[in-house]
Amino acid sequence: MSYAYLFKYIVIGDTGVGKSCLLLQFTDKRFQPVHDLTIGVEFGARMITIDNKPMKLQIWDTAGQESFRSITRSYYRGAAGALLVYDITRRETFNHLASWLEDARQHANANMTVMLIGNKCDLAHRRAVSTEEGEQFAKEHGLIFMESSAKTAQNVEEAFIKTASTIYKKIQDGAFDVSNEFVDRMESKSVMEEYKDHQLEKGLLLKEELAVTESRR
Ligand SMILES: Nc1nc2c(ncn2[C@@H]2O[C@H](COP(=O)(O)OP(=O)(O)O)[C@@H](O)[C@H]2O)c(=O)[nH]1
Ligand SMILES: [Mg+2]
Repeated sequence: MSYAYLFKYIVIGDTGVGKSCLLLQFTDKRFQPVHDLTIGVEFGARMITIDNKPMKLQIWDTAGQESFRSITRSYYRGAAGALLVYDITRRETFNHLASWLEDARQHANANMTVMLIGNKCDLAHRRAVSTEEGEQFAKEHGLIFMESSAKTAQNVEEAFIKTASTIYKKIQDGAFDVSNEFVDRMESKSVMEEYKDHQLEKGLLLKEELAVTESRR
């Protein structure tokens, strides 16, 4: 299937906030309560349509690396969008948002669109962070904001799509040099192969890193 744009997304935030579950809900439309923590980067992909244009979202998951704070530069490189996730029932995950943003600012493209997500909104009775606080943080830092539940699927689809439409709008407004940063061409090989080739071409992904990623998949 062909697409007009391929966007790389990354998912960041503390361990246990539901990053992997959000990815699984978006790509597979299912919720798996206990996720197997493997070390290394895992990927998910899905096609969406924005403005009548087919777009491929390729989503990178930290797969547990965040617990060691050992997320590599290559994880952030070339990302057009980021979902920055906290857990509305765990205050500390909200308190750590600023440090996640600092990481992103250091390693990612300055034009990367960041969607702040207060996840687990199905657990209203255990809420420790109000919706207003989430909104306020997003406003202060120029982020888009939504509360979601990877369990009930509430706002999951919306969060990924809203992020894509914001990126698309930035492209329309000329904020990105698309040819340089993000792939815009027809799919021939598998998305992953093509993306890796693109990254290798641009010198964004070192061959050794690629080998590590491959061996873990
Ligand atoms: N109730 C509820 N539990 C969730 C939700 N999202 C994730 N979880 C649970 O939270 C735990 C951590 O989820 P996971 O996706 O592995 O978090 P990660 O470490 O950020 O990738 C798991 O036990 C999930 O079942 C949610 O939206 N609602
Ligand atoms: Mg995970």
